[in-house]
Amino acid sequence: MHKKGFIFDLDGVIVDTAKYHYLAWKHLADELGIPFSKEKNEQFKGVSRKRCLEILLEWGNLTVSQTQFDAWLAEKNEDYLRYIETMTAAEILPDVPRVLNYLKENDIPMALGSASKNARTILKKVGLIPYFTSIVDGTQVTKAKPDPEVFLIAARDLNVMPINCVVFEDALAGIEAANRAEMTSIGIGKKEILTEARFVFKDFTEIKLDFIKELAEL
Ligand code: B16
Ligand code: MG
Repeated sequence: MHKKGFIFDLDGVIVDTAKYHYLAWKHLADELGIPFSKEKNEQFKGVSRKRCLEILLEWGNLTVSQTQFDAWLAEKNEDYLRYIETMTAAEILPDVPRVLNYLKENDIPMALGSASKNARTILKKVGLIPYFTSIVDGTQVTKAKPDPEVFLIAARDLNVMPINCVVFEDALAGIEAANRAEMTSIGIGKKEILTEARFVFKDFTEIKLDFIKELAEL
């Protein structure tokens, strides 16, 4: 039997920080006079902060100096950090602890694989740091999802072969990254969107422990 490893994306899988990203981007977009909506925010999911700002400026047909770009990037993040400041364990998405606890009780190593540079801060706020053997975030990757880099670093840290890793992701780019790494991809969200995922669940309340047991080969 091969050792298994489980890798979790953060935003949209463990916590719903997308709503805070939305508020912070909306604030900046309003300031710049660029129309921004919840639908547009969907395109920012799983995408790095820098790339999100590039896209926003493209929508607004704005070309700016590097200094201005960096200032807006910092402004958005400061705004976002104010929202996550008050996060608690109550914001962990339903039934996520049930799955994490089951894996922990069975000594299955877990890693975080997130594009966010604030991942560690958020995990601390919601009290989930002790669950993860490895936390791979936006500060460690050079190539964004759909590149598999983030998940391959996580697999290496867990000392588990990529083919024996299971990835939970809410973004299409993340599912593609997991598939490119030859990992078992599990989509959290809509089947119509996450068409490339090996399995899709609306959220963790739909995931039975028997299914996790099978994946983990327990
Ligand atoms: P930050 P994930 C991603 O997190 C978010 O989905 C995405 O909307 C955000 O732009 C990105 O992190 C960067 O976040 O500004 O905190 O570095 O889904 O990969 O956990
Ligand atoms: Mg995500």
